Amino acid sequence: MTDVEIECVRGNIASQPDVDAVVNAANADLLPGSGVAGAIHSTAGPGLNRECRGLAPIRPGQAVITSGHDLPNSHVIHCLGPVYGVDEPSEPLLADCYRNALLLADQRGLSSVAFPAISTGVFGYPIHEAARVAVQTVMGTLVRLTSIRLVRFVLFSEQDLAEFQQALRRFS
Ligand code: AR6
Repeated sequence: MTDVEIECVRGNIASQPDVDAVVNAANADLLPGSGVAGAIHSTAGPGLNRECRGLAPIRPGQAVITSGHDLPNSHVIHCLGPVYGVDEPSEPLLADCYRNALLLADQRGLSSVAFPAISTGVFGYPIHEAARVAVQTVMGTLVRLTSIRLVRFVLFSEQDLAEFQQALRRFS
């Protein structure tokens, strides 16, 4: 895990031109939807939806990879996070998303991945807990990887950014 940078920024996951892959907080059917999935599909264009048809449905914790289509990234990694209070146990399912996404990226030889705060919007996962799970899982997975050099968390609000920055300080 030498020389892997982990950073947190405030921004839009669909506007991260300097990373190889962006992660989609998907629904089981890999349809456009709202939030992260809406932003990614509307920027990627209809080709992404067509490619997703052959990969759906996916299970909570699972990750699948497609090309980036009209996004500035070569790939999109689609993860289905747990619906908080419904898909149980939620913590290992959320951790699976981050772990499986990084393993897929590493298998493809990618060097940089940007994540949104999976499950913390429509799916209702509390941001403080989600930030801890995300940071701990990424740090624990990086030791098994060879090609990843940058992991970026892209947060939509100042408050969410502060939670991730705090988790990163606590666990690094
Ligand atoms: N860039 C970065 N973060 C964003 C963006 C964006 N463009 N838009 C929202 N967020 P969500 P989930 C934040 O709901 O909870 C969809 O309809 C948002 O503030 O996108 O995993 C899918 O189709 C929140 O903190 O994902 C699924 O049905 C976080 O990203 C369902 O929602 C995740 O919010 C998935 O729900």
